[in-house]
Amino acid sequence: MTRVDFPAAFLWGAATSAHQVEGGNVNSDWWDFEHRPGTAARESSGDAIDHYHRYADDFALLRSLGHNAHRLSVEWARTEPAPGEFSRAAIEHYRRVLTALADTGMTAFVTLHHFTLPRWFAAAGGWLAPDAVEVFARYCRYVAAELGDLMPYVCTINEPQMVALHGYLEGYHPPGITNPTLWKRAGRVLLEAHHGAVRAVRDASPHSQVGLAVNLPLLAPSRDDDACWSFHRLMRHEIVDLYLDGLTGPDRGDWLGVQYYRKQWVDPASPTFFADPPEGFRRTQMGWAVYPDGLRQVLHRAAETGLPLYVTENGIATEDDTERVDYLHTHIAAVAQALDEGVDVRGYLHWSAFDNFEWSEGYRPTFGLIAVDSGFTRIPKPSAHAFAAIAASGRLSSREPVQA
Ligand code: IFM
Repeated sequence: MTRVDFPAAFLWGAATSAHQVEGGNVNSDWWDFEHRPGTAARESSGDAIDHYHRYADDFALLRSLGHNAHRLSVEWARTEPAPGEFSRAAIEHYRRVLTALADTGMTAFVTLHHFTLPRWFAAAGGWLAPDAVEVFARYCRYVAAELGDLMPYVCTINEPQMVALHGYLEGYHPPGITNPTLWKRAGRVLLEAHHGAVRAVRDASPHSQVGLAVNLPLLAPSRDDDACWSFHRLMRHEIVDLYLDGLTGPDRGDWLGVQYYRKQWVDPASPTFFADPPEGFRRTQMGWAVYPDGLRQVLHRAAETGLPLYVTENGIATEDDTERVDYLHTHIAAVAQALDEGVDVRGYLHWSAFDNFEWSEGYRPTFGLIAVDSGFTRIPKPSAHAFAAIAASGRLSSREPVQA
C-alpha cells in the first residue's frame, strides 16, 4: 500500500449549486423548463434538499466531516428578479449563508452562474441576447460589491462548455435548442462573459481570486477512421481547446477549476454525438465510463494555461456507495500523481456534498457523500467518512494503482 501526503495548504471539500440544493427556485429558467410539457426534464426540482433553510447545519456537518473548503453558488434568479432590480432580501440571505460558512472556518468558493438564469434574461434571448455579456457583468459586479468580503474565491461561470453543449446542441438543458451554429456562438459568448465577469468582480472586490470552472471530459474517437478523427478534433476544439486556449489576456482570471467525471468517445454517426462506452468500463447511473487516469491527463492539459488549478468537481452517481469509495481513492490518487508530475493543483472539491437534483435526470442519480431522506434528514454515507479520513489527514493510502 502506497501513502501519499498532500501539501498542508491543500483544500478539501465538496461542491453544490443553488438550484440543485436550495429548493423553490421559481424565478429561474430551469423551473420553467421543469414545468413545461415536452422538455427533457423528468421532474421538478421542487424543494430540492431545502438547503435554503438548512445551510448552517449543512456546513457544520461538512466541517465535522473534515472539509476545509466548500463550493456553492449564489442564485442569479433570486438576486436579480427583474432586469437591473436587485433583491435586498436575497443579498442578505446570501450574506447570512456565507457568514455561516466563514464561521465554520471553511474556505468559500462561490459560483456566480451555475446553469440557471433569471426567467427575464432567458426570455430576452439568454446568452444569445446582444447585451448578454454586459447584463451578466452587471449582476457579477453587484454581488461582488455586496458580498466580496465573504468570497475569497469567485467562480464566474460553471462549465460554460456544458451550458453551450447541453442547451444549444443536445437540447436537454434550457433553452432546449439543437443547432450547431448557435451552439458555437453560445460558447464564444460565455467565454467573453467570463472575461467581462472577471473585470466586474475585480473592480468591485479586488481581493477576491476569480476563476472559471471548466468540465474537461477525456475525449477519444470511437473508431480509428478519418471521419471520426475529424469529428474528434471538432468536439475537442469546441469543448476543451476553445476555453483553455481562450484564457489569455489580463481578464483571464487568477485560477482555473477543473471538473472531471469521465472518458467519452465521440462518434459522428451517433445521433447523440457520442458512442456508448466500450465493454470493460465501469458505468455509473448516468451511463458514464469511470476512468481515473483521465483526471491526471486533463489536469496536465489544464496546466498548459499556466494558472493554478483546483479540482472543483469530480464524482460518481451510484447507488452502491462502495463504488464511490473506490472512485474517491482512484481519482484522488490521480490528483496526487499529477502533483507529483509537477502540476500545480491546490484543492479537491468532490461532487457532491449531498444527493441532489441532477438537472434533466431529476433525483434518480445519486452523487452525494451524504444522503437526504424524504424528511430532509442528512445521512452521511460510508464514503463521507472515507473522504473525511483523507481530508482531515491530508493523506491518501491508495489501495489501487491508477488505471493507465
Ligand atoms: O450536477 C452537475 C453539476 O451541476 C455540474 N457538473 C456536473 C454535475 C454532474 O452532472
